[in-house]
Amino acid sequence: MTASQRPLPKAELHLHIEGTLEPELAFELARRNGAELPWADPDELRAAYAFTELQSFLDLYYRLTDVLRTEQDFADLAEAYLRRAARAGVRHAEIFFDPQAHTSRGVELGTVVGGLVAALSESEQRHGISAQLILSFLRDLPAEDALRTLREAKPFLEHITAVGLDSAEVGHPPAKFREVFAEARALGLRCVAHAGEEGPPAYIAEALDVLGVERIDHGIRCMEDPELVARLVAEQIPLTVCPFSNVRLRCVDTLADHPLPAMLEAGLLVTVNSDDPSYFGGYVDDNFAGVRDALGLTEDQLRTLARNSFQASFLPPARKAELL
Ligand code: ES4
Ligand code: ZN
Repeated sequence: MTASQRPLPKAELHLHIEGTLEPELAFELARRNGAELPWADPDELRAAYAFTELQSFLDLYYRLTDVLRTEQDFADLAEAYLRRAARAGVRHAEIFFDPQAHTSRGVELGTVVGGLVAALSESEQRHGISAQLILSFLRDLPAEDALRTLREAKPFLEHITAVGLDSAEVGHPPAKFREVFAEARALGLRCVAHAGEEGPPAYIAEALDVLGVERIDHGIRCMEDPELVARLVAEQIPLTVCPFSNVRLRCVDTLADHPLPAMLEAGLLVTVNSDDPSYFGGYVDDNFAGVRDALGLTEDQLRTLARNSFQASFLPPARKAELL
């Protein structure tokens, strides 16, 4: 491999582990667990990835979690991601998981965390990737469910860095989770939230002001509100942008229309991530190549994006300095 082919070292900060389930692994786990899938084979499943917006994606994403049942399943899922991420140049990963998507099916939280931690704890040695977990609440379920999930997670807090907020955004404003995030912070957890993906710019400000988040996931709709952009720039609030996801879920028409260059131009602390790489057509290196080609980003801008990813991470300052 020549220097120019070597992927830039980077951190991935917006990655749902359930969204890394490739069709082939889904079928393997279904066979192993005797789970029924309504598709004949992996190709037929891949053909079903024709989303029109966030909800049609989420319906399939939650349907497929049914094949994940044992600790080994979660370990295999995470190991497959880490192996692929190493090839993408990922040196640090902050990984979302959705406990409620599993506990609601009768899979215990300890099974989910145990399996993920089994893979993550070997990751630095096997793949050169340090990895952390972000427990994410499903915002379209009642806040009481999120609070119960947080309390169930107390035995596992040594393995969890932060809490997040995902799933269907519109109609589920951040303020619905005020109490949950206050309790998470009191437990020593860092806080992030998806905001401004499909939802309005006001949700971004609300996530900052009401939930006290340190980072915004997606955040692309901030560009509709110049005062909000000025604030995000002044406070250097990181935005974890996912270009392929935005196109596949039709938040943006085409990659060539993506606001990423304008966001960089504005001085926002923006990063590039894959979100749900199995579903959206590529891993983080593919997203970097995609925006470079479609938007004509310069080598300098790509290096800024990679630097931003370490800067925006929850790594301790000494490790950040090593990677920057
Ligand atoms: C998600 Cl792209 C996206 N948005 C909101 N919630 C999610 N969960 C998994 N991927
Ligand atoms: Zn996401």
